[in-house]
Amino acid sequence: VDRVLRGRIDDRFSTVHLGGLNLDAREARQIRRVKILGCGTSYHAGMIGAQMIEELARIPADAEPASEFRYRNAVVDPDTLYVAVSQSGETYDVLAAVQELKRKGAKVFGVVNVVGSAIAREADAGIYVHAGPEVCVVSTKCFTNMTVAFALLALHLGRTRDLSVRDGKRIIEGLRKLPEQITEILKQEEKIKELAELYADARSMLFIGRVRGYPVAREASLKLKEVSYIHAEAYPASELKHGPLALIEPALPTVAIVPDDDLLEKNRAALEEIKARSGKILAVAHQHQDKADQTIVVPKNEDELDPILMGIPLQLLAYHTAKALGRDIDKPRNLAKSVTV
Ligand code: F1P
Repeated sequence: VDRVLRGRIDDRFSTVHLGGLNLDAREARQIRRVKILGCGTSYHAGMIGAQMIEELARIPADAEPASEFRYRNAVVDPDTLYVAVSQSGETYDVLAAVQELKRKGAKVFGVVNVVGSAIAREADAGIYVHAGPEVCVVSTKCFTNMTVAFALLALHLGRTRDLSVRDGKRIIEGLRKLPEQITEILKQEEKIKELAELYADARSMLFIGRVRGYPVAREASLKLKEVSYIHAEAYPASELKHGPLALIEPALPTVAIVPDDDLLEKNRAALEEIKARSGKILAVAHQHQDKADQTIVVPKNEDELDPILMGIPLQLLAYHTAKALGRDIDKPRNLAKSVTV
């Protein structure tokens, strides 16, 4: 995270630098939409990025799995900024989506980790996230850095739109706090290990989050699936009442993302619904949650930046669950470092 931030923001909100973005204020003002494409973890980072861009720059934005986009003969729009996200820079579905976009005349930006990779070469411009080599197959620290890069992109775009200088400064201050707050979270590893051992015999787990918490829930469930092989399903907390509540019982634990933001009461109501059906709850929250059986408390940042932090204890939860089950965490079955077909 330090590396993404270093040299890229300064105290005056007017200067947010993004390595290779090459997007001047006039071009940035012309953007009418942002479409983010990635696979797996990178898609989830893109979902968080899309929300940041909507919140901070007020530009309509969404994320879609590149693996879907490439097959659906999408309408390509000249006023849309297309952003391809990839840790390895080699994932074939993302590369194919980029090539398809370029065939149709679009300009594509990359948010990539590996310098000089195929997607970085194919993109017209972009941001390297400087996460260093991912030694394991699953993407972890890169997810954090991608979301930080998206926060910077959102600030950059916001600067040409509705974002006030005050809000800009607020976000920059929040970004500066991240390294220290991440260190705080990592200090809880022993407690998270115990929780992982407690839940390791679950056959299935439900992950819920609302709005900013939903991509976090998705990413946490993906991490658990990838390395522990426990079935995990992520659901928007608001959709629980539209069907999945039927599944709640003591044998299906729920991991709930409960940030201290304007949706806190709504999220607490969801915990009550689960408790009323005797479901077990592990909350990731900014303060202890009465309705939960356990809470992992994470430091509060600015609302828009909370998703960057809330997934980290759940990466650790997945790691220790996999360890408790004796899985090969660095080389999980059926997963390649870069998916090339
Ligand atoms: C995308 C991805 C990863 C996942 C695994 C397989 O990779 O789905 O998110 O953890 O490594 O590939 P990338 O395009 O970000 O390199």
